[in-house]
Amino acid sequence: MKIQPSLLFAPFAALTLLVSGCGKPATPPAAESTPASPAADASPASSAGAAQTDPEKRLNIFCWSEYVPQDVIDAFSKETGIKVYVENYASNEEMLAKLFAGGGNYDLIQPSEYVIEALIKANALRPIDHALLPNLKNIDPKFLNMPFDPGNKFTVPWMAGSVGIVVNTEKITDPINGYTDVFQEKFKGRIVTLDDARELVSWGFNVLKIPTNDVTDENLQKVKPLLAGWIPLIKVFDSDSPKTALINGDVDLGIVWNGEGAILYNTDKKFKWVIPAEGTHLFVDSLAIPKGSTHPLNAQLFMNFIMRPEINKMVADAFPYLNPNAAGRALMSAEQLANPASFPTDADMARMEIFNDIGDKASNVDELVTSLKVQ
Ligand code: N2P
Repeated sequence: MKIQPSLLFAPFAALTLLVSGCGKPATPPAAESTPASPAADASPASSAGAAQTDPEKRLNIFCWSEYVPQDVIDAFSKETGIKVYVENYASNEEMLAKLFAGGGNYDLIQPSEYVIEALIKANALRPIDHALLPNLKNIDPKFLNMPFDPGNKFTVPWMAGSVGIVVNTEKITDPINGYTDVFQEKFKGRIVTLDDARELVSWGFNVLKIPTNDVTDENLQKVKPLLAGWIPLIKVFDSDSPKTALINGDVDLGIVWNGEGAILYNTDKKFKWVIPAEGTHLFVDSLAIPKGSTHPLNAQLFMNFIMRPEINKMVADAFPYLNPNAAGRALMSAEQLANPASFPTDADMARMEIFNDIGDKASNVDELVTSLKVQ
């Protein structure tokens, strides 16, 4: 991992930097919304008495790339007068490293389940106030009160999803059912995968029938030869937009996030989505407020905003992941709901597992994959 594990367990130094303002100023805006007109106080949210904002009308969001639509950010700014600054990351580990480096002054982050578990253990998240989050009622109860954040004391679900295989069926006619069908010598140079060490190791564990979360030195040694055979076959590592290599025809097979698979399926039905027979990761990505946030009310206003059905639908339209918002899902078309990459069957879901925090073994996972990539 890019973060040193010790940082994860000693967040106070980094957070002190954030709070005291000794860190660097927030990075220049990657995306700035249109500031609202002076009439913003008359917005529906504030006139309903629900909008409590911080004195400074600013919100710094640190989120996955290709996950938060610009039109959602613009709508929030227009309604509230809060200027939103967005910075992106391509992995949980990149987010953690920057969060603890202390330079970002982030108000909202978007961690996955195992990282939420780690951040809560490290006392690095600020509790949320459910009185400010009435739209939590829109979330499907299946995605609330999950083991990594009992009672949703710190997080609200953004999108869930899985990792799966995309096959360009115009180029590949062999049956592809699982990871071992993808990683064949004959497909060398025709594969894109996520650039994510924990994911790669979990695929190897799935093939060897090692439980996903049983990350020990011994099991990492067991998976090493398998990954050493797989990694040289991969042409492109891309966690931001793995669909691009498939659309461009640079590769014919991919192991990607399900939202990427859903976009490919919408683009052209030749892109078939396959849930790996050996099993896969069910992720639950959520919004959380780091302890060092200086705009926690604005952050909770944004959390509540994105759980409105019509705003959630804007997210699902742009990034068709597994939508945990039941009220938003009710607005989606039959075609959207039938996208096999977005919405797995119950049988497929039963073969998926969420990741647990693996503590300092995270750095061993990263070291293993990094060492195999450079060989
Ligand atoms: C969005 C990435 C999905 C995050 N581009 C997977 N946890």
